[in-house]
Amino acid sequence: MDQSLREALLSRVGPSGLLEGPDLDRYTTDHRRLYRGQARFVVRPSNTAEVAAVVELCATQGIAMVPHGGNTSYCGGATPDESGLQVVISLERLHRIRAIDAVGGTLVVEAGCTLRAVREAAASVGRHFPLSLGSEGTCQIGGNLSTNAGGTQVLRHGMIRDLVLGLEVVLPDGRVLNQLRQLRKDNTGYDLKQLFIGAEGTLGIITAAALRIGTAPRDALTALVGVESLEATLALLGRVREAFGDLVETFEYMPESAVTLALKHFPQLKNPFDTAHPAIVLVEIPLPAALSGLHESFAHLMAAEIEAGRVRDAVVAHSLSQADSFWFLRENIPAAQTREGASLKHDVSLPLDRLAEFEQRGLRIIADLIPGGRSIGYGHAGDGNLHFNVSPALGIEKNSALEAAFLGHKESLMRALHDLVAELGGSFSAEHGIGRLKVDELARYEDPVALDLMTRIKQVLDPNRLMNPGKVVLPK
Ligand code: 2HG
Ligand code: ZN
Repeated sequence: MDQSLREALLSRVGPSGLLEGPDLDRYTTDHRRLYRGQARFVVRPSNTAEVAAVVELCATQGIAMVPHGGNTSYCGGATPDESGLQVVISLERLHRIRAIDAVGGTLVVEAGCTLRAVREAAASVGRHFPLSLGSEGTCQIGGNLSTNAGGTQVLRHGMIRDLVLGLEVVLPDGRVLNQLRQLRKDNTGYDLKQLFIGAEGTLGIITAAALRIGTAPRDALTALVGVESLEATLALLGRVREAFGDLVETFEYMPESAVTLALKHFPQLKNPFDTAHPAIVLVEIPLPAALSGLHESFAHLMAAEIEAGRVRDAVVAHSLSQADSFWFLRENIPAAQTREGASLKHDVSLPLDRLAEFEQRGLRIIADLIPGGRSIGYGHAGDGNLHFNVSPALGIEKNSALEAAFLGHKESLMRALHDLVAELGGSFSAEHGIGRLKVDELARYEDPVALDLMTRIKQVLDPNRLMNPGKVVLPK
């Protein structure tokens, strides 16, 4: 049976489009190593027609499919299950830039382009694609779209959903939905493309997208600001936005615990401050060429804040390489936490006026449930999203019994924190999606009417449940 499927797949994608054998780990194990699945085949189509042909074949034969991008999901969204029956469809060979219109500000790209390639394509015509993720060299735009990626510039530009003009999608039956319009205005019925953004490949496979690209910044202010607390961080956000309005693009919160971890695991990093601060905020305000005086205004604001005792200290980057080193500190916190050992992650968002309360109550929950557990709760404070992660007590070794005991608190900690998030009107998955990891959480916390609609939409588009089954919503 595998032999005839193999031949049928080969006839659709050719020999370089089919992978089999034991070395398929990077397609079958997720980035966090939470799941080790197995694939019947890994197929690598090279264009939309080949994707459609493979999907149609699988659909007619009742074979489950798992769309796969750069394998950077935090929730196992692109990993096949353990049955060995699913076919992984990798988009990595769809990596063409199909069109760029610098004047109209649009870019048409295929799903397998890395985020970096997309940003470089925009830059090649003096434009800018404002999605910034630490994984930009690996993650692919199809996966970014399928998970509605967020990142560090959401404050000014929104999630990727806000940057999309059109999509091309292969539906679960193999038909191609062509909504690849490059229009700013298009009120022709339901906005179908939105269904596929954030659906994590459960409703179809995104093969190409028309994206909005903006003006490339000519200058940017990048600064680190030492503050007393998350509360002080949010108060500062208010004043920085009062002064600079919607130009503020990045406002990242790094408590001392996260900074310490990054400095420990990346010794090339230098602490830019002479003393430790309870928290450091990374602020970035890019400017179009026409404006000037940004650095002076920011320096004035900081002087006044320090004088008033609301900010402890601030350093402004005076060169691109210094700005890069500020970013390096922020972007390596996740890697530092991985190097430190096991971790329990919570990707939460709250209304801004409840964020500090969440942090305070969340820290108490961690202290009560995990003696010695180290909270590494940092993130995109400007848009209300914290990565409220926890590392084990200092001294607990990797793969030890104590580490296993720490991981054993996963469910109870998650329940307490997610209940708190729900109480405060937040989301238990701000930007990392649902994947396989949070299917039960969605079923537990989502409004039943919304859940019912999601299940029905899934039923209409994928009645045989072959498209990324087991992810996001389960059948009733
Ligand atoms: C980030 O903001 C990523 O750096 C990763 O979303 C967060 O590791 C994490 O929890
Ligand atoms: Zn993040």
